[in-house]
Amino acid sequence: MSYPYLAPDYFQLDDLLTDEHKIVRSAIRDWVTRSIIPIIDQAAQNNEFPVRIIKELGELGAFGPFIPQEYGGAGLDHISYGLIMTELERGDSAIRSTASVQTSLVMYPIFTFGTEDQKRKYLPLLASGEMTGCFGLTEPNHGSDPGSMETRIEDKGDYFLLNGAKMWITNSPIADIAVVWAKDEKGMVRGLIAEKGMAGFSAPKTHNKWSLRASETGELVFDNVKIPKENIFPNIRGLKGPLMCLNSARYGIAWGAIGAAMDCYNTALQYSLERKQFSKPIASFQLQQKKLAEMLTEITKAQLLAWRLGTLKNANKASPAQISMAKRNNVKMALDIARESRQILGAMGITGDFPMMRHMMNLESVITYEGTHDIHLLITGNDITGIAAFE
Ligand code: TGC
Ligand code: FAD
Repeated sequence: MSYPYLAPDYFQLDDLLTDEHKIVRSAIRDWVTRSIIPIIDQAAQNNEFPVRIIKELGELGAFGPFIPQEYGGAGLDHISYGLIMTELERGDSAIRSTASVQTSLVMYPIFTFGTEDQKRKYLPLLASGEMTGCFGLTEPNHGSDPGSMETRIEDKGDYFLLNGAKMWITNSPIADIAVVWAKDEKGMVRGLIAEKGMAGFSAPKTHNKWSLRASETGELVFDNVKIPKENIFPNIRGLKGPLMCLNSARYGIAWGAIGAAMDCYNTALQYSLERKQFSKPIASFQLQQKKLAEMLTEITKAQLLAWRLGTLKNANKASPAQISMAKRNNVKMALDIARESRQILGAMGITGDFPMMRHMMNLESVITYEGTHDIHLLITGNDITGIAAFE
């Protein structure tokens, strides 16, 4: 069951939003209430990605909201992008993942590093949801350390020959294109666009996940795939290419995780006011109030962090380390709230009638992907000491 959604705004952050922000947020919130909340538990239980949402997200403008309109985007600011992510993740992290990957990991690199022809060819179709993309950085032997990747391209004159494998790739089984990162003969990381249907390119699905069950995850396998030269990004070399994409996606996750936390808090608050034990609503007991008060405090701090990060991003001043801190803090905050709020519901909290277990399981992926909790801590450590402790 789901309660009416009373999104917490304890420090009146709405006063800082423009009318445009509120219109964008309200459109996504209504769609999530109408199209996601009624189906998402069953989709997750069945381990099925609701494919229809891709077209619907395209129609809503949730793909590439900050990409200029001439390429099919909505030309909005980064606070709008953040608010969209919050609303989508209130529905499920899988829904936000789809929009994150399409926007930050596929459209962003094509827009930032691509040729004019690549932009015109792919961006409008990706924005409308007529085309789906995925992002291949992680490999079976290299997750936190993508700089050691083994996937290779070889210049063959008319084309590049691509060999290697990527793993844990969101949307790979259903994607039409993949933005892939591989090293050239000089060991330099390059980015390219691989298209489904190219000989030697396959994308098997990953099974048996307990997390993000309403999301498609798979591999990317390249066996002597001929990549036309026009599919290479000419304007970027080195690991900073994929890491710049991750900055954008991690920024979105810092906002998105707040949506999952708010859904859990909202459910726990309303349940605790209704549920009686010892002839009183459980909300009247101090121990339950402590949980609720601390949850709201943490949500409020995360909202303030995200909002300030958004203003820095709009001014092109958000540093990668600031983004790491916000992603790390807000995802952990959401995971803790999913666990605490689940306890407020007692046994009912473990059922699919309420969203906590689903959010909790999803957030175990969110705290791992886009850089693990530990890696983001080390990024902060590096930033404040000037010493990289990765190796
Ligand atoms: P390092 O030597 O530090 O840096 C290499 C070059 O990159 C530059 N750089 C960055 N540039 C832009 N943004 C950033 N955040 C950057 N971080 C570093 C750096 O300045 C350097 O540039 P240059 O010009 O000197 O070459 O690199 P390292 O090999 O020591 O690794 C550093 C580390 C560990 C922080 C990094 O590799 C890392 O972030 N690892 C985590 C990997 C990760 O996040 N993978 C995510 C895969 S995609 C995903 O999970 C999608 S989930 C999607 C969904 O469903 O929502
Ligand atoms: P590892 O790197 O093996 O890390 C294992 C543990 O060791 C972690 O706890 C880590 O914090 C710790 N560790 C590693 N290095 C250090 C260190 N130097 N110091 C201290 N501790 C360390 N990737 C993509 O490219 N595209 C996608 O679309 C994508 N989607 C994903 C979807 C899902 C559902 C999941 C679960 C993952 C996805 N990923 C994707 C992969 C994700 O980015 C990686 O799982 C993540 O970067 C961690 O890599 P790993 O799993 O190989 O863990």
